[in-house]
Amino acid sequence: MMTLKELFRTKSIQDMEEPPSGKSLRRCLHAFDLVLLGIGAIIGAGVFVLTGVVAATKAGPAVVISYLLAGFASALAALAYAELAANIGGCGSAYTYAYVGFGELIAWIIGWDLLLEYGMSVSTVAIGWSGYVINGLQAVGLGLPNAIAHNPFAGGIINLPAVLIILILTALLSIGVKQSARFNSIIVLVKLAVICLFVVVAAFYVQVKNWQPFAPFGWDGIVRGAALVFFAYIGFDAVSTTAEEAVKPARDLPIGILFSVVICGFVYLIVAGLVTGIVPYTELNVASPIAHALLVIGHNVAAGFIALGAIAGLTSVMLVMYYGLTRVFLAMSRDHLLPPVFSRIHPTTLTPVTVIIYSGIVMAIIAGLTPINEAVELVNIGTLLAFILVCAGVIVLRWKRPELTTKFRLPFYPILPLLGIIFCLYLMFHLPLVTWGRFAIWLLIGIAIYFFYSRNRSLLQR
Ligand code: ALA
Repeated sequence: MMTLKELFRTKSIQDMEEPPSGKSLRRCLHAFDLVLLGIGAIIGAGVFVLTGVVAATKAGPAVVISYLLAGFASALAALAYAELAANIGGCGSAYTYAYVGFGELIAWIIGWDLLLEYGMSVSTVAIGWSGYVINGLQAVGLGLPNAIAHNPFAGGIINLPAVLIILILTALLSIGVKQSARFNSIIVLVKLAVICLFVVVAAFYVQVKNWQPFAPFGWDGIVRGAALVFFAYIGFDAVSTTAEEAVKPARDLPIGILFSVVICGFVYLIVAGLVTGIVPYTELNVASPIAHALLVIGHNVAAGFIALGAIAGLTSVMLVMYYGLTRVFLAMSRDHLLPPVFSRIHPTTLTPVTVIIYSGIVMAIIAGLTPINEAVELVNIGTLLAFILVCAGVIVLRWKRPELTTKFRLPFYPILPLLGIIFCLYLMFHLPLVTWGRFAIWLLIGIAIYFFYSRNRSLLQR
């Protein structure tokens, strides 16, 4: 068994799964690729958009504490993910772990929940991406006609840029994982570079008076803010869906998951502290608060670069979330809980092309024609439930099947997974009631599909 310390030292470790065959995915991702995939999925709309809204309407400059709380809950969940990903593997992530720990019904529920998390993230982020691109085009005199810039609910016919970006990602993911990872690495470098630029420029304009009052909405505002900026951390869990494409999954998955969360947590604390330090928090309720803050202090060129970084950031979030979505579909279909067509792997590219194309079309339609950019809270509640089940999964697995948990174990057991459950529940209870209602509807639809379709066909039942 490896401890955290040994994990980062070990070079050779027995890998869990068999080499690629005609039906397997291609093993080509290393620890570094996974860290970049994690950062690719994590830094996006959360920091580039939500920081301002949360500072202005929920937490004030104490948005930094909101980020800290949400980061703490995510780090605890990340440790649990690392243990289960290293020991159980499988491309279904929390779905696969729930299968092993809790049985089929809970696994189905969590799989269904992940489809919501990943699918909704891609469509919502695509709409945000389109907003940034349309503004950027306008700024250089290339404004798009309303009809192709907005969905029918916002006075247009179709949000074409949102549709196009999803179709481009569909093509990229179909070609191959390594190509997608390379594309992701370039984007991640761009977004980290612009964040560094922001930090360097903003650091000279901080005024301590902007941090006062520090928590104008009290503790309740800070926690409600944490429940919202939690969105900014979502994505590291998608790293665990690479289990079948990682070269040394038992070592590389924990590294990818833990490093990406910790790095992004630091980035968020610094950015949130700076942005509220250079502009009064009351002025930050805008679509692109980071760029706006630079405009306020007169750095227009740097603001332009930030917008570019945001576009890059949102692209990689979509790419990795989309990737995660298809892998969860694949895992559920292999267990015959979903139709077999979703687990078909293309013989040349070794990617699940059919499910990539089908899910791409559905997400493009949603992004192009509906106003679902408000769905952040729905994504959060679904993800928090997944995190709770993953933390509980660690406890159940160590109790029922300790022989399965030999490759990597999180420290301070059972305190950390228990704390993870408590923290995630705490955040969940600070989400609006309407979000709970919508989530319940999604789960009821899922349970109905399970009882009318999946249960009769599942491999386990047979
Ligand atoms: N963490 C991702 C983002 O902030 C989902 O866009």
